[in-house]
Amino acid sequence: MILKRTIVFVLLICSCFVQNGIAQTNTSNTDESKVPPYTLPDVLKMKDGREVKNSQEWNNIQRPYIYHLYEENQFGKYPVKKIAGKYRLLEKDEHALGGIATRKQVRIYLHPTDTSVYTDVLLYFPNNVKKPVPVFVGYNFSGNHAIQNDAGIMLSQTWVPTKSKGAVNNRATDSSRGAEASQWQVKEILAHGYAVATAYYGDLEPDNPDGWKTGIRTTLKDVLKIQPEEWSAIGAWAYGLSRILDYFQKDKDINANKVAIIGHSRLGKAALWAAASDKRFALIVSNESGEGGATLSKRWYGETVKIINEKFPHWFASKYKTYGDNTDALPIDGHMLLSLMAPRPLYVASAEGDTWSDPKGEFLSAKEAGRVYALFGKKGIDVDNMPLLHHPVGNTIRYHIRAGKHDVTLYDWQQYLQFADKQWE
Ligand code: GTR
Repeated sequence: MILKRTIVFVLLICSCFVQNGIAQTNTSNTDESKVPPYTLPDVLKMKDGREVKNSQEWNNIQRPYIYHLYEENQFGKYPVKKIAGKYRLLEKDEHALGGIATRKQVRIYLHPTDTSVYTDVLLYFPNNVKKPVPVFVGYNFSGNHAIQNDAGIMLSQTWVPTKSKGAVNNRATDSSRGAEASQWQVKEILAHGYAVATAYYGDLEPDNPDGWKTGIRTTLKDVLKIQPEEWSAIGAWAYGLSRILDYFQKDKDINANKVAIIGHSRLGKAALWAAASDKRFALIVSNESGEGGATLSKRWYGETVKIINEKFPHWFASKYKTYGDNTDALPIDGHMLLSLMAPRPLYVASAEGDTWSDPKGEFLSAKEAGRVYALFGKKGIDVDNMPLLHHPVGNTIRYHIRAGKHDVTLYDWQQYLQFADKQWE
């Protein structure tokens, strides 16, 4: 009798796990009471089972190990080969935006000889501030002309997604100008004494499953000595951000020791991978980067690994797809990606209406990364529960959730700028 009961109990437990497994992978959950238990990999547990004791062990042993796990399982190889950058100032206006800013547009050549491989960077500098200045850099979704209604910005000539505002036959038009202006609070940024720099991520690789054929995974394959399938679209976008940073080091108006990297959503995932790969990014902002970014994949809430891989097969390394049906087997999770930012200032932000990114997962992940920051004597998030809306929490790792939908708003920028002011005062 006891044996029979035990068997029934075990079977019940098993069927429950299987149900959770199936549900987790194929469907998205937005009911907190249905989140099954999950176990995060211990970010401080080393391969040999010992716990990381100090920042030296982190820097020398554990960080390279975790970084490698990310290359292998999620983003693919990151190119190690260095190419000397070549730059061309395409345009400069010292009286931009009614005289408050200097606008520069710079072409960054990514290939040593083929001048058709480039990305164009748009920069605004505050005019009333002594140079060099810190800079906020991030990609835009549909071309530099989209971040500001400024007729002086060159219209992007490359492929843009069909849904981009004003796009005709996947090309931007004049009516695309300023389409993303609310996500780029240019005047606010300049008022804090910072420059802002942006480039179109599609210059590196068009965001579609065939994008790799015309993007840098193909055009740079012989130069970087990496085959297209060895890395990913997010890898290519991340790589491009570092080439922009190379340029900053040559521009005497920029303080290249104070480069803040920002990315929203898929571009937040790219920004995190860029900052994990390149420690020169001094401050990191993840704006609703969600699944495959700041949030926790093992927590069944919002987007899942399976869904993201099916919808965007080009974003990640091929091995990531093997975890769609088994997130338990993933040796990494969002808190480990965030840990790779340590000890640099990190801001993670969510929006209440953006359940797809799992705000609570982003909070828990940011909190957990604090264990690594502690090795450096830095304080992360010192509260246990999700804060109320519009109540940022934390120290060197900061977090907020605001009302509203998946977006970048004035409120978000105000928090990031204040955070940078405080870190860099
Ligand atoms: C969604 C995707 C998210 C996020 C978002 C975006 O469709 O599922 O992971 O990246 O796109 O980039 O806007």
